[in-house]
Amino acid sequence: MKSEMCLDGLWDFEFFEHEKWNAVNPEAIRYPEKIMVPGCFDAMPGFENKKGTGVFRRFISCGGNIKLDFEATGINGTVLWDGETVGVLDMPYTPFSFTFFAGEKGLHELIVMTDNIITAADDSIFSPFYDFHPFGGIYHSVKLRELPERYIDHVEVIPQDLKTGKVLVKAELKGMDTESVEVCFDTGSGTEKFPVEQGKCEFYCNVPDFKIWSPENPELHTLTLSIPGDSYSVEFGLRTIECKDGKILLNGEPLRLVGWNRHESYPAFGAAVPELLTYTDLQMIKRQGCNFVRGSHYKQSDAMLRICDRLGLLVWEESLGWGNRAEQLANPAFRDFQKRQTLAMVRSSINHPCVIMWGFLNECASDTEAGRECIAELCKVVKEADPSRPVTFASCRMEKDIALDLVDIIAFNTYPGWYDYSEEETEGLPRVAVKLKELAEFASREEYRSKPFIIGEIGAAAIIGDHSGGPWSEEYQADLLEIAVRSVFSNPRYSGLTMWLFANAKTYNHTWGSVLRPRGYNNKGAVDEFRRPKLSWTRITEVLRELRESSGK
Ligand code: ADA
Repeated sequence: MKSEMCLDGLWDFEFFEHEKWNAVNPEAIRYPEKIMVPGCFDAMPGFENKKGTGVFRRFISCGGNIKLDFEATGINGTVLWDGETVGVLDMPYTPFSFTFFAGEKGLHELIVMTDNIITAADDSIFSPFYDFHPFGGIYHSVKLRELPERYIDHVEVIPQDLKTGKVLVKAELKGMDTESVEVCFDTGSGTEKFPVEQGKCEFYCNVPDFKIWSPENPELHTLTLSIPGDSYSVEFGLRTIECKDGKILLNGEPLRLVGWNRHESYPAFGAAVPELLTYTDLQMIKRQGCNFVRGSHYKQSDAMLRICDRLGLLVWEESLGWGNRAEQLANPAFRDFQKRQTLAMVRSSINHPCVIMWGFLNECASDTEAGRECIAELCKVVKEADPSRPVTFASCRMEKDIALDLVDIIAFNTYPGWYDYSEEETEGLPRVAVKLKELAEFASREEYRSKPFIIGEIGAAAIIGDHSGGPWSEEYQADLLEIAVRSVFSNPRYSGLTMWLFANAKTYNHTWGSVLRPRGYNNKGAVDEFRRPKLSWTRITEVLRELRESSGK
């Protein structure tokens, strides 16, 4: 097996304000600065909130055929190797791999250009109205692998049966016709061999001494496939997930989900949140008594999923989208982007047992024909790539939605007591329980009854330190979230909820909508952007403890 290098560390850097990546003249680049990779330039001192292109450069000693892996970058960009374009980074939060001949063994120049300039065009990947910041830069690790002549490129393990430990293994290999792969689980030795045909290998087998993965006992296994000169290991967990009679069943048992929406965002790092911060966030959520996280609103970092695999936190992973309008949903380029990035998410995260549902297109125009068509196309893409997990999208169209029949789980985002205020009413909180009851009644209609039903978002903003008791105070937020949790838990129609939001997250500060986003932040975090708890954090911790004790679990 040839070596894999991690290219994280200090790179040369230059920022070109107001220029998109394809407007930067490579001859003009002087690299007066340094930047840390992973790193977002618009979170870096001196460059905060600036719009333009960041040019990153480093030299690498290698040669032959190589594969460059970008786990996530943003927003748009390109990759140059010794001055030649080797790839386009046209989808943020999406993994890209570029395979090419790097030249003879020696020192080579790698340049990555990414910009954070976005437009409101119909085919725009990231529109200015999205309620989170379009960070520019390299969000996660960059890796380089010198490729042997024959190598294993991708492996998937899909659990089949918890009684026998049966799994389906799918592998993709490069540079070989008909040969075989050797299979080995955990620390055992490879004894079984399976044939490869036209670069693909697919087989069922039983995991020896298997253990079942669950939130209480998050047991992981490792599968290693080997061919002469190469080997490839993946981690997986043995568990099943299915929807039946209006419930979500994990390992055959109905789930009661409770947790938070979480953005990968931190003031000093932007979207390039370090693994340690990801861990402490998730550990807080787990220790609070939650079992569920919605990775809003884009593919999550592999580190996030690895941590959830180990902590036993369940994840709703969704691809990038936010409030997309009918014109966008009808646009072929936009649809193509949605399909490509959603497929990339599924392929990349498929082995993580923590992921229990796939999602996309948060709060799109699912009350229109264009919305229905786009959702149908995405369901097809996801189900073809992974028939083993349920599919959902967070709807804010409620009764007007015309796409709910297409998905396995119905999820509604709702903001009673927050966005539904009227001049006549002075009290917002009483509306919360009423709304949640109404929605459960709607979801109990004949046509929806068989599908599990969850709340994808509910919440209110609070400015830390505001104890006035009214909207925007810590007390109001805590009261509202407490009512939401109690209402969902006491109503058997609900399979659970993800509250909005774990931590305050940076968002736009350039439109009229910003009057609801003081300081350029979405302030609905139960902890602020530095993870300082607001009253709702302790309140929900107590409520969950009480509910756990009263249910005897
Ligand atoms: C929507 C959206 C979230 C956030 C939230 C809010 O439901 O899905 O991303 O913007 O509203 O804070 O208003």
